[in-house]
Parts: sequence; structure tokens; C-alpha cells
Amino acid sequence: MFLYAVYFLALINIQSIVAQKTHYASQSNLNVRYYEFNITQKSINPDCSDHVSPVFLINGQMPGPTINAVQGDVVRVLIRNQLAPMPRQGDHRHNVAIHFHGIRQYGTVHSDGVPYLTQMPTQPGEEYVHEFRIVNQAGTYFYHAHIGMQEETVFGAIIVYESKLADPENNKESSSLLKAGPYAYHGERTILLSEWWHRPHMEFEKFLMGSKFNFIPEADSILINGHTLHDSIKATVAQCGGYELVPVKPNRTYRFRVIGATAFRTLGFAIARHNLTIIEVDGELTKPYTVNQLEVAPGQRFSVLLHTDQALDDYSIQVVRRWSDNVARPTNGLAILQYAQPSGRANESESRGIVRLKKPAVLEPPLIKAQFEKPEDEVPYWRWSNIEPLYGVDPVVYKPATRTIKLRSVDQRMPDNTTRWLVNGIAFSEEHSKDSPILHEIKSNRRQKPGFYDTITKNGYDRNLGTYPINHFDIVDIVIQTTHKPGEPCRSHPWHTHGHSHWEIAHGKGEYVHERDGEIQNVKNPIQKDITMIYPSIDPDLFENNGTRREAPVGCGWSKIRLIADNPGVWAVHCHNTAHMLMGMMVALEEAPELIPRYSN
Ligand SMILES: *[C@@H]1O[C@H](CO)[C@@H](O)[C@H](O)[C@H]1NC(C)=O
Ligand SMILES: *[C@@H]1O[C@H](CO)[C@@H](O)[C@H](O)[C@H]1NC(C)=O
Ligand SMILES: *[C@@H]1O[C@H](CO)[C@@H](O)[C@H](O)[C@H]1NC(C)=O
Ligand SMILES: *[C@@H]1O[C@H](CO)[C@@H](O)[C@H](O)[C@H]1NC(C)=O
Ligand SMILES: *[C@@H]1O[C@H](CO)[C@@H](O)[C@H](O)[C@H]1NC(C)=O
Ligand SMILES: *[C@@H]1O[C@H](CO)[C@@H](O)[C@H](O)[C@H]1NC(C)=O
Ligand SMILES: [Cu+2]
Repeated sequence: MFLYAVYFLALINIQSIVAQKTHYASQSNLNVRYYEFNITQKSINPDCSDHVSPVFLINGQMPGPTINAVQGDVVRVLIRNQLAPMPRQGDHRHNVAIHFHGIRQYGTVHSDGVPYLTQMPTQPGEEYVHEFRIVNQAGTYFYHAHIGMQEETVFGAIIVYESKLADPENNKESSSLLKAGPYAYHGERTILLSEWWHRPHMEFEKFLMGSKFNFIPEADSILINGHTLHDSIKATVAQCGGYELVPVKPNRTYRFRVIGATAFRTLGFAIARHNLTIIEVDGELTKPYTVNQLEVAPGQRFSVLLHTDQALDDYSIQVVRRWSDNVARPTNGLAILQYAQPSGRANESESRGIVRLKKPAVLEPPLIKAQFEKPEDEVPYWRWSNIEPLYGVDPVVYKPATRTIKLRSVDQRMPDNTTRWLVNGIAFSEEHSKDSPILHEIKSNRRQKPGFYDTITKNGYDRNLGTYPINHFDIVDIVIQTTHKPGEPCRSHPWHTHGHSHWEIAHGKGEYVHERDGEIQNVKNPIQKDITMIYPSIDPDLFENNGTRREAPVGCGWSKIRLIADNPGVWAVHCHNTAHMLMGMMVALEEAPELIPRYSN
């Protein structure tokens, strides 16, 4: 009864508990950024189509408001679930939880926003406060819902400036350049890529999880900052406002932040007649590396420098599908880079993080279209081996690992005809924690210690806890293994680590065999990122017509990522293809639970 009371208190009074525990708001030397997110339901038609669908929005917007901070600041976000209560008890579809993607949450795992791991989902009428300090990291991040397919419309940018020199707010009176590391630029623009399906998201979830599921349908539109035209011939501007217009001035340098807020598809991204010089990936500054197109997987972010050195004109900002078998590569995702007449020195609207964008008067102005690489240029590992950290590689990359965890994913038709992705034989489910989040169990001393029942498998999975326990300061290598049944397609999977960035230190074709491949370290200067694409890479030796193995799934590519267990907490590690995640492609790391502060102290 007493424990129940503690738990009850934790849910109702989480706001005051957070304030007590972190004391950020009372530390006067810290700059606190306050945000209020009201979640409501509204019908929208972002691509001027026949389809109008009720969705969840933050403060009535899509994308949601941008969170801006300077490294070292505290961010406090009050989430208010203002959705209507569901009439039927036990129907959780109006519950929400929001994750701050790429933010490490040092000491604030309760703000990570993963339902049943770090908090209960927030029910209609309830509130939840996320408060975290942004320590030792800066760059481009985003937030998104972490329940069902809600992230289709519940997402927005998080921009963390490397210092005040990079913050346009701080610089608006002067004409000086913005600066991040050695890079200098006149202004910045943010581009959020997302998908829009012409079906209600709850019905979509039901389809993905149900027995009728066959494959994940392509989105009907790819949105750029929440806009595009589904069919540019039939649409009228009055329906949705037309394409996103991104104004720039000639002869300037801009930092474009490109955010893969897609739930499914990896995209190629290009701007007609402009090269893109990569300077940041997932919050780490890189050596400059120039490309004419980006590969943007779900959850991935880039900063690129773009020079407006072309003639005064309109240029297309375009996306194509990548890693899509049997699906056309072109998409309807389009926005317009519009050179404006020069008007002297930079001013406020010039350098601000996101400018208030006007919509063009015409639907499809004459545009200079982007050229994309040919599909055959779509190769595993893209340009990743050429993109290097600006400030050198952390030496821990060259140390031996404390432990190696192999996560082997297999998709399977279940006896009830649903499809699930099993990781080491288990589809992640909330069964272990649906009544009380794992973090609350730990904080109230009600959870067993890892290994208590001697139930740890050779892969490090604790069958009793349903998590992978790791020790403080372990150097953890995680081998992410994809598989397919010979003859069936091998798919790409963008895996994401919560609470940590990681280094991809090795990758290979087919199946990882530790005895044979354990020493491979074939990524020379890995950057620290929080998404690693596991590319399909088939080993011909394991290929079809190998009579003995015909039915069993075989390895079709793996990557080994390394992280340091320097952040006690309960952290999700999962495929950022949301459908795959919902179908079970996720695990939880239970990191140094003994060091997580308890409620009572
Ligand atoms: C959120 O809703 C509350 C309560 O209705 C209201 O007072 C507040 O102004 C709203 N905030 C925003 C940002 O819309
Ligand atoms: C850019 O600057 C160059 C050299 O200063 C000048 O010749 C050119 O006309 C400028 N381009 C535009 C579009 O203003
Ligand atoms: C882009 O870079 C390539 C290779 O460096 C170069 O040949 C090309 O001229 C550049 N294009 C533009 C528009 O700057
Ligand atoms: C600031 O820039 C905007 C957009 O380019 C322009 O319309 C405006 O006149 C400028 N204001 C000043 C004070 O220079
Ligand atoms: C599964 O699908 C098969 C073939 O479509 C059907 O015959 C069977 O009844 C289904 N089983 C269940 C449990 O739905
Ligand atoms: C079948 O697969 C095994 C490894 O799994 C390999 O050693 C063998 O050479 C393969 N046989 C053929 C005929 O490809
Ligand atoms: Cu996946």
C-alpha cells in the first residue's frame, strides 16, 4: 500500500519531483528555456489532397515549435495532453509520450520520453514535465512522439548552438557571421523531412500490428517542413498553402540543418545546382565533406553549408526514395529555394534559425530541378567512411570492448498471423512493465538486480527483467545483425541508441561470427552519432540454393557499434523504422541501475 502510494505520487506529482531532483530552475547561473506543448487533435490536409485526416498536433502546428538552446542551457518542456479521454477503459490510443532524439539526458533519464521504460504514457487531461540540461553536445536534434504512429505529425526541431557565437538570437543586431567551430556562415535554415499517409494513424497502426499486414505502404506524400502538393496539377493553394518557400540571399553561406523525421523511408536529398558541404552529423562537427546529395535515414540529422553562388532564380529542394525495392524513386516532396534580391547587410530575418516562410503565389513556379544519382549508385555504407570527426577520434574506439552483445533480428509470421520482428528470439513488448515503468521500479527499490535469478543468456539478455543489463563504464559493443530468408529481400534498418551516441567501428556482409569477425575494425575514423544504418549486404556463400539452409533466415549484413556506459539509466535501442520498432525491433539497456537515484534520497 505504501509503495503504491509512492508510485501514485510519482505519477501525479511528477512535476514537483522533477524540480526537486534536478534543481535546475533554482540554479541562477543556468539559462532555462521554457516550452509548453499542448497536444490536441485536429484535421489537416498538408499536401492539398482529397484526404483530410484527424491527427495529433503540438500547439496546433506541424512541425511543432522549434526548441532553441545554447550548449549548457536547461530545457524545460511541459507536455499537456489535451486530447479527449477515450470512452473505453484500457484504450491507450490517446496517451502520449515525447522523446528528445539525440539528447543524452545525463542524469535525467526520466525525461527521455519512452513509455513504460522511463515514464507512464501521459493520459488525456494529464501533464508531464521534461527537464534536462544539454551537456557536452551541440548541433541538430529533434523531438517526436514515441507511441504508435503519432510521430507522423508530432515532431519538431531541436537546435542546440555550439556557443552564443552560433546563436542567431544573440547575433541579430550585428552583421557578423555566425560561428560553429571553424565554420562561419551568414544564416541558417532548418528542413524537416517527414511522411504523410492518406489513412488515419490509428487505423494504420492497427494494420501494421494486425493479421492483415503484408508490407509497409509508401507514404502518399513526403513533406518538407510540413508541406508539399500531393498532385500539383489538381491542387489549389487555398487548400494547404502550396510548397514551402526557403528564401536566401545571393552570395551568402547558409547552414542548412536537414532532419530525417520520417517514420519509414530513407531519402536522398538534394538542392538543384548547389553542393552541400557536410559539417555536422547527429550533433558532432565533422571535417568538411562535400556531396551533391545526402542520404537521410529516419532519425538522422545533418548540417551542411550551402553557398548561394548561382544566378538569381528559384531552385528545387527535392527528395527521392533510397533503399526501396520495387518502388519508384521519385517522390512528390518538393520545396523551393528562392534567391531574393540582395538588401545590404544581414538582419534579423536573415539569420534567425527558422524564418517565417511565405507560401508562393503559384503552385509550381518554373524551377531548376535537382539531378539525382542513378539508383545503382545506392551502395551500402554510402559515404560514411569519408566523413570524419573534426576534433579527432576518441581513443576509446581503439580499446578492447568489455562486452559484445549481438542483436540478431528476424521477421516472423506469428501463429495469429501477425508479423513481428524478433531480436534474439524476442519481440520487444511492454509485458514486463506495462503496470509500472521500469525506471519507477528501480527508483522505488522494487526491481530485482540484474542476474538475480541467474537468467542472463549468453547474449547478455536478462530473461527475468526483459532487458540487457550493462555495468557502469563498460565499453559495450553491439553487433546489429540483419537477416532475410534466402530469396526474400534484405532490408536496411536505421538503429538508434537512446542516452548515448555511439561509434560504428565495423561492418560486414552476411552473418557476424564473433570467433571469426570479432577483431574486425574497418571504419577508420568513426564519427559519434546516434543512428547507424544497417545496410543490406548479402554474403554469396550464404545465398539461396544452399539446400541445407533454404528455409532458415540467414545474415544479410551487420554493423558493430560501440558505446560507453557512462549514463546510468534505462535506454531504448531500436530500429528507427517505426513500423519495425512497433513490431518488436527494440531492446532496452539497463545501465548501472544501482547508480540511478532513488525517490527517497
Ligand atoms: C495550452 O493550453 C493552456 C490551457 O488551455 C493555455 O492556457 C495555454 O495558453 C496553451 N499554450 C499554448 C502554447 O498554446
Ligand atoms: C556575387 O558576387 C560577385 C562578385 O562580388 C558578383 O559578380 C555577382 O554579381 C554576385 N552575384 C549576385 C547574384 O549578386
Ligand atoms: C560541386 O562539386 C563538384 C565536385 O567538386 C564540382 O565539380 C561542381 O562544379 C560543384 N557544383 C557547384 C554547383 O558548385
Ligand atoms: C531585413 O531583411 C528582410 C528580408 O530580406 C528585408 O525585407 C528587410 O527590409 C530587411 N530589414 C532591414 C532593416 O534591413
Ligand atoms: C491465418 O491466415 C491463413 C491464410 O490466410 C488463414 O487460413 C488462417 O485462418 C489465419 N489464422 C488466423 C489465426 O487468423
Ligand atoms: C552453404 O552454406 C555454408 C555456410 O553456411 C557454406 O559453407 C557452403 O559453402 C554453402 N554451400 C554452397 C553450395 O553454397
Ligand atoms: Cu528496421
